[in-house]
Amino acid sequence: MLEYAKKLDEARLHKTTMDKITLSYPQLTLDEGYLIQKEGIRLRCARGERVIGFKMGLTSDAKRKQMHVDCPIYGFLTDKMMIQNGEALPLKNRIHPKIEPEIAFFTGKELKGDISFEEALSACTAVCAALDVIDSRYTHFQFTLPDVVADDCSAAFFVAGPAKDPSTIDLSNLDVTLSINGETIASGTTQAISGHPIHSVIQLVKMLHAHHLTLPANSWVLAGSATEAVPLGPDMQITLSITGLDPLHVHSI
Ligand code: OOG
Ligand code: MG
Repeated sequence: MLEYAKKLDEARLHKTTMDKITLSYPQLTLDEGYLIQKEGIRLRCARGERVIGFKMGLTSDAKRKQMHVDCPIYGFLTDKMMIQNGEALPLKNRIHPKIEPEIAFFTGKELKGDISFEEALSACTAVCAALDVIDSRYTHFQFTLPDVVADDCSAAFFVAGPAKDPSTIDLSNLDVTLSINGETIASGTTQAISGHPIHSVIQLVKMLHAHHLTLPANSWVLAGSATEAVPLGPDMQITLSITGLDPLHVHSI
């Protein structure tokens, strides 16, 4: 079963797609999906990548409907996946990339187990507008829940905007506007992310605990998309504006 991690790794490296695992191994469970995900991260860390955080996925109804899957999941983020605000987003080695407007948190202390809303919020030293760039390694971007977990929740890159102190902003209902070349292409509110984006941190810590893991201090956490994902191509000027937070800009090449 773990050999699927190698196949996914090769697809990620060589810009090829593969059949979803459940075509050849229909009994794949969610736990096995996470084992394959972990093995894939081990392969990447063996090549020098470093885990710097996690992404939550499928935390909004918009995304669950778009992808026909029904419950939140998590994946890993590594240093190699981070693109700085204002920089170029290189699509050369991507298969069928899409972007998602998100919120990111940065943690100041280790979190584990069941934590309260206040504990989660006060543990975060920064919050910002963020983009999740996803790029499924599966043909036609189609999968079941265990498949997408095995594929590190389609993660490719992420971008974090200018940071703010989370204690200074009410994050529960901020307007989210994603625009490409000056045109709005997706809009929603942060309420779409599990009612409040900090719930993604609480949920992530709980899910990590079930896998005998904790959320380390100084981790990035992507809260999940507030809207459907939008296809991405080269030469796009991308701006994400979230009321109360500073805007984020990148351009694809
Ligand atoms: C799975 C990843 C979903 C989100 O923010 O909901 C995700 C996918 O749609 O490929 O990143
Ligand atoms: Mg996402």
